Amino acid sequence: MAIVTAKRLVTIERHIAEQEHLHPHATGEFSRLLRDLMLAIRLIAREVSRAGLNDILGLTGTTNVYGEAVRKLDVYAHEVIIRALEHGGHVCAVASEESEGLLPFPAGRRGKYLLVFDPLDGSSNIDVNAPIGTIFSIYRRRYRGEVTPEELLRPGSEQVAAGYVCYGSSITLVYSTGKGVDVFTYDPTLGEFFLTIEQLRIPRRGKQYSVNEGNAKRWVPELQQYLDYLKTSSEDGQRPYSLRYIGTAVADVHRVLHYGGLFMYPADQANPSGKLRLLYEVNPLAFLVEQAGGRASDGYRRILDIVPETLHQRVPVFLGSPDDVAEAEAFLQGRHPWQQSGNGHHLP
Ligand code: AHM
Ligand code: MG
Repeated sequence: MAIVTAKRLVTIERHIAEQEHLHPHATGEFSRLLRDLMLAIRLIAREVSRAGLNDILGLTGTTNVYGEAVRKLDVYAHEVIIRALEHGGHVCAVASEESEGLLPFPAGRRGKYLLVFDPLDGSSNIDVNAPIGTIFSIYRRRYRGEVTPEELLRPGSEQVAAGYVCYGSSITLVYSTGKGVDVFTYDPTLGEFFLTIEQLRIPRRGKQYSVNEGNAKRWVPELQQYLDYLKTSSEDGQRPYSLRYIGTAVADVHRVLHYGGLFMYPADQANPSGKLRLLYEVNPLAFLVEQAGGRASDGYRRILDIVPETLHQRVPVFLGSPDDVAEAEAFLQGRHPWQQSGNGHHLP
């Protein structure tokens, strides 16, 4: 079983402080940044849990940089994260999926970290009380002086920490500083996140796949063959796989981290780079999946090695159990034995 429940009673604040003690040269700046971020998360969690109240549902009437309608809760989450961090002096600038460029903090309040975030992932699920999330990623500054967007055009392997919060039937925070993945669960009566799973490990292989299969006719034939393979019974009982898809990347990846299998948002004819954004969504999720012993790929390359060209670029993604993702890559590259034995010949 991959899930080992934590035995100690530890809050997120204490866990962060304990981890900092392991670094002899730590200044405490990173811990304070995380503490500020946790305050923003608590505020967002409060609003998410009251989403049906306060007349907060509905559109603001504006669109984000992708031309998509923005919901009020997205705007609130975006703003509250910035407000919680801009006076701390630990972060130099932030980049949010909800804004066009880099947002530098005022001179005099600039620290040595850069924060990248998707304030509310899966926002189309808000109105129906399905899980949504907040994704974040932290980089250390490379230079002193003026901060430019180019400073964030670096591979995801340079993240010093990444995490997400999944607002579901309970609220969980999944987080890594590059030493494994820990899971915290929120107690709303105390306003505290408690460590619930220490060093989460993803199973080597799962039995579930997660993808928007409505797009299947627009995929390359190799990917259609892979899905055909997953649905074909095998003698050892490993296949067919079950399909699970929520439509919130955070929630779909959260399930994959626990149960194994894989999550995909592939390229298709209409979206040659897929849908998800490399910096705001895919890199932090890929970092966590790798830290839990999984694999994250665009079908051909390791996600965390990709050097971004723009802040908002999209990337196809396959992430999850290492054996499942490796098998998806083999299909995409046309080298899986099942394809070569003539199966899937009926596909285009
Ligand atoms: P969002 O950040 O604007 O909410 O969009 C990203 C979401 C992901 O969470 C999810 O994986 C994907 O969009 C679902 O897309 P689709 O509806 O095409 O399946
Ligand atoms: Mg998103």
